[in-house]
Amino acid sequence: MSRLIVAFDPEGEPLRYWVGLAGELCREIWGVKVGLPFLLRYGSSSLREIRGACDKSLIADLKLADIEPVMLSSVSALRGLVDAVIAHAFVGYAGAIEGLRRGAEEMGVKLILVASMSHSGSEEVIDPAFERVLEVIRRAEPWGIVAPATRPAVIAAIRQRGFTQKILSPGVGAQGALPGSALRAGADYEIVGRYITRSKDPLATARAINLQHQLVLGSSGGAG
Ligand code: NUP
Repeated sequence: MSRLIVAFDPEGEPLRYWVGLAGELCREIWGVKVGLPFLLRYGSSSLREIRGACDKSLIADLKLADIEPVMLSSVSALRGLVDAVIAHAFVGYAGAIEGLRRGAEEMGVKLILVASMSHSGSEEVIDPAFERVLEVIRRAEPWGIVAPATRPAVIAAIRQRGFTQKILSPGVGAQGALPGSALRAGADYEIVGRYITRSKDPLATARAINLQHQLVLGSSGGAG
């Protein structure tokens, strides 16, 4: 099973470019992540085309950070179109994550919460509140947690505190972390965007990352 999630962040390409890329990469990836750039450009119905080209996990990286009913309204708009949504945990449990967790579950959408971010500014505000953010995540018991490949110690710290959720790590490639480094620190999946999507040969790049993952994990980490 591949541990690779490819991030589709468009810069003006037509949708058919991403649909084609999804088909091309499908055998090499665990899933596709789209965010606001994708959804605002192509609309949520475009997700059906991505799914048609590659029936793997589809994650909407909305980074929700709002009151419960508004976050639930966003998730509801993507019901049946995606497998999982990403929300911020720093908004707190009461009136926000508590209801989001319950509502997403009722809609059959997995919840993924951000524990810490990959850019350096995460150390300004989010990381000083790390333990409190983790407390929200502990209460919410989401399916997954986002933690940065750029700071593997954060991934290790989450594991040390006993979290058994899937950890998804962005920051590999364009943001400087080496393929396999997040898995080595305890992550389950590495999220890779531009390093693959802007490379001359995305398929070859994805294969090379999977090879690196196999080296880190042993034979269980292969493509598929
Ligand atoms: O902390 C985060 N950092 C981050 O880059 C949380 C994220 N969800 N992401 C996302 O991962 C970001 O929105 C982008 O889609 C992807 C990384 O892209 P790239 O740097 O590999 O191109």
